[in-house]
Amino acid sequence: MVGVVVRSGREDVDQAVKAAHRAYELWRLTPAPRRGEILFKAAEILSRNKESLGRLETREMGKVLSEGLGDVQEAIDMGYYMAGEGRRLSGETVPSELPDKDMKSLRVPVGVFGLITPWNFPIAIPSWKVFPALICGNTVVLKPSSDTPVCATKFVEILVEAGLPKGVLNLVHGPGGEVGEYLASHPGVDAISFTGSFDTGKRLEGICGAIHRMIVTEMGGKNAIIVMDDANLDLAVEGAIWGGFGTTGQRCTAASRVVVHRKIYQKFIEKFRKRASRLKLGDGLQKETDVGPVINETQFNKILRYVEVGKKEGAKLILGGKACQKGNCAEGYFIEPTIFVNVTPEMRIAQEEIFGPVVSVIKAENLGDAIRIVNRTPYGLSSAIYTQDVNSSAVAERDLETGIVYINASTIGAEIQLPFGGIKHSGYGRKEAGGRGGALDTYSRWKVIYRDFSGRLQKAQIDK
Ligand code: UN1
Repeated sequence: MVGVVVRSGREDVDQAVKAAHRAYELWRLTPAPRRGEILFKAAEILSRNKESLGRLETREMGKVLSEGLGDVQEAIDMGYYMAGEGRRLSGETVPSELPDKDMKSLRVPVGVFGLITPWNFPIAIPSWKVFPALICGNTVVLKPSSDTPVCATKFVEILVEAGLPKGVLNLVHGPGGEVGEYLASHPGVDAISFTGSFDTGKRLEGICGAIHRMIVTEMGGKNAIIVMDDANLDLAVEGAIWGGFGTTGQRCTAASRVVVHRKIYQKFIEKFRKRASRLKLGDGLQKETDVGPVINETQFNKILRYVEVGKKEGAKLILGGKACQKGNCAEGYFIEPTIFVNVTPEMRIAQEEIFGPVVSVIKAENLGDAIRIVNRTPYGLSSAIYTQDVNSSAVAERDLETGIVYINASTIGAEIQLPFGGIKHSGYGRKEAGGRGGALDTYSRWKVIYRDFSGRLQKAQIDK
């Protein structure tokens, strides 16, 4: 057993929101550098506990230990980064058109933020939201996925240990349909930030839209890697393996499609299949394991249903496609790395997010054709191109309709110091993580101040 948490009810959400309100005045007026010191301490505690938190992630969520440690590292980085923002949080001062008048923009908190987070990055994603929300002066009610409540609880405990005042960060547990939706519609909440599936995000957008509540959503992806005929093929295969089967394909950035130039299509498929067939499934705590289980029975069944859909649609299954029964695997929700070839762009397996270890390989005539195929899905989160040609990479960079584009690297592994997020069904609203236009723009509002110290009525150009 990994741990036990309470199952929160509506009264718990009420209390959490109330506590967040009570703490808001104190926290809003705490100088941002001081808020940053607490975040810095939290990053230090996370760092000290990295090993045990990484192991906890593997035990609770299933990802292999190296990835669990990476997940914690992302939270550590985010903590230090946002702690530093406490000494910046900069706005602008610009000259007024009138004498004896000045003007500036300030970042101010939004209020009480409801944060709803998924299970696939059980510490990193809460950290992407909690740290920037807190540094900007918001108070928070966090509702983590009910599949990974223990990781989130540890994360919150660390922030409390770092010195966060009571009520600033509140935690509720429970299923999204009950607790998450109640939180999103709660009258005491000012804004919602959500990461998860498109269906849930869309439902929450509907709830928030109807009551004029700001919501930021990060949802699914149907990300693709383009492999051009001049690509370094071994590198492209490694990228497709890492993007397709890393985290057992359970990333919103996962490379679930590989679009390959016809000239190297066969060669790529052979190498990709051979490499994927060597991946070792099993317990993520064991060093030799490459791929862990999928999160739960519902996902397990959904992924296997998609395999059937792919077969019926006429795609050719060349690897996997079934539950792994070998050794200890029979005891868990393990699915073999699965590759479909001869996939056409409109097939459901090439359009819908599967969120498992299933990759569709699609043939393209040329660069233009490949880009059109990549763009022709409802999603727009991440994409990649493998090519040695600087011109092809420039065209891909310009024309791929995704929030993130990788050149000669896989679709996963975004760093926290630039904005993270997608377009179309991948996200509606502003961005996460760092950089200009990233998390600070999500978790703060601009307030603009004009000050006239002339002592007389002055009118701006437009009013004269
Ligand atoms: C997600 O899967 O929801 O870029 C986020 C990446 C990670 C984040 C993924 N840093 O793959």
